[in-house]
Amino acid sequence: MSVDLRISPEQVIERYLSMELVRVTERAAVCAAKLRGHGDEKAADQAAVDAMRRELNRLDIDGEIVIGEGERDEAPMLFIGEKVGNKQGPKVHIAVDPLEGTTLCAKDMPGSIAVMAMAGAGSLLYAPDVYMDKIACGPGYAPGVIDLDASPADNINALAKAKGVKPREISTLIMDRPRHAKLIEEVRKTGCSIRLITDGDVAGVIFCTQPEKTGIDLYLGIGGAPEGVLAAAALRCVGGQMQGRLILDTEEKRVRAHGMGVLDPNKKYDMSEMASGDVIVCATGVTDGGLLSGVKFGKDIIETETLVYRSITGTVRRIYGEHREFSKFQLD
Ligand code: VTB
Repeated sequence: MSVDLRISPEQVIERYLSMELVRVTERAAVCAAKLRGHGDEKAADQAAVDAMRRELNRLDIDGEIVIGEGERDEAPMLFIGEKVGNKQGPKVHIAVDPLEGTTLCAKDMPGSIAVMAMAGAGSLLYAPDVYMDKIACGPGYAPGVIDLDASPADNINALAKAKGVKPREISTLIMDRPRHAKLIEEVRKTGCSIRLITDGDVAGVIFCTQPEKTGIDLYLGIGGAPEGVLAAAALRCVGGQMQGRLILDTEEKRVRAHGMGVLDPNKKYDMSEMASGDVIVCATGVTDGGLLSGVKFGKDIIETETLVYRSITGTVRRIYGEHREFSKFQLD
């Protein structure tokens, strides 16, 4: 009996392209890292955007950016609706954050990454550049163990029960922002620990997928919506639970979101509504962090570390890169 080993057209997207995406985030990370610690967020972001666009345009894809750089950071664009790739391949939708944690990079603080997700057309939520209320935990729990609409205490108690530990043994991660004062106060009352981060909540959500390594069980709070979709895409690949709700607190935002297809402004999105189908997520470290090592510039080589997630198989690859031809790599 012969086995059909051919790869279906759908599989081509995530199988052949997963290595190609590594180059994209590697280049973005290296170009941003050259400006690490220079106090210039915009320059670092621009360098990452330019490198990412250049690499994306080399790919055999008919791609469209559905989540790009937005006006919140006044960032230079890889704008929503921008077409990328040489049009020689599959139609794909792409979410990018060429430099997630611009401030971390500018200040040379831990945790900035270059990150992107790619999926079949229509698979990623068109999230406007607004805030999103998010909750996430890792794999291994019964569906619905956490809920965005439950109180922090209820979520922590439910997670503790499911994990078989006391609530104070649960570790949470929250962005350190004045808007989270009440949330932090409520979480403190449960006795559990809080890791406060200044930026970088894509990695913050991903931390929940490996609590034994990262020490984080639960992500809570409000961060960027684009970052929410990128994190949901990564979680789709390795399991875990996540919900998000766009914060559309002005008429202008509601109209903008409506124009992007958000018909119910109060909708609670589940992870698989933010990223469905076959997804690849790729992230390269810019500065050293809990998820990835940052770019290292040696005398003759540049070293990078990249994670590639594939939803179809749940494979995660950690790719260490040594890049030679120094000047070519830098100028390319
Ligand atoms: C987060 C975080 C980003 O923006 O989503 C956050 O992941 C949310 O916005 O790294 P505020 O900074 O306004 O709170 C970043 O910190 C920067 O894009």
